[in-house]
Amino acid sequence: MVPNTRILELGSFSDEQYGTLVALEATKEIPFEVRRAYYIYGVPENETRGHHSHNKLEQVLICVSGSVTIALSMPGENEEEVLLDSPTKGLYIGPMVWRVMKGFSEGAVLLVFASEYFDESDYIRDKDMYFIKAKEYFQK
Ligand code: T46
Repeated sequence: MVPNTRILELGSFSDEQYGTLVALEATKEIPFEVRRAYYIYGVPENETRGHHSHNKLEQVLICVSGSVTIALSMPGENEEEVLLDSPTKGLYIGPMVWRVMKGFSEGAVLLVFASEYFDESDYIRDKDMYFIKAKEYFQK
């Protein structure tokens, strides 16, 4: 996996008759204190979102309905695509990882837990600036 990313296999309580429940607790299944949650839906299949990195933010992405592909990249690493196609599969993304969300299926809902309140100054939206900052960050 691209550094600062990993797949989280989320446990579930399944019942043939009543369906499935997934429970997530901060600092347990979600590996940080959760300060914010948001969700993305209604994205046309040919549209992409993201195209940025974060300086400090940690997040867990879960596609709770449908599927979406997350393309992850950073300097010196091959781009990696992670298909989120199950409500029991999470993707942890730490600081300094460039991400693009693409290939949203019809009805896809992407739920995200974040370690910090919204702060636009934590975003790196310019790819050239990202490469400069990421090289410094990973050399430490
Ligand atoms: C990320 C990927 C996975 C807020 O006001 N509060 C929020 O908590 C968020 C997440 C966004 N916004 C505003 C900022 C923009 O005006 O919502 C608008 C759309 O945000 P953005 O274009 O950054 O959305 P995405 O889908 O490109 O990226 C989002 C998150 O912003 C980002 O942190 O990692 O999902």
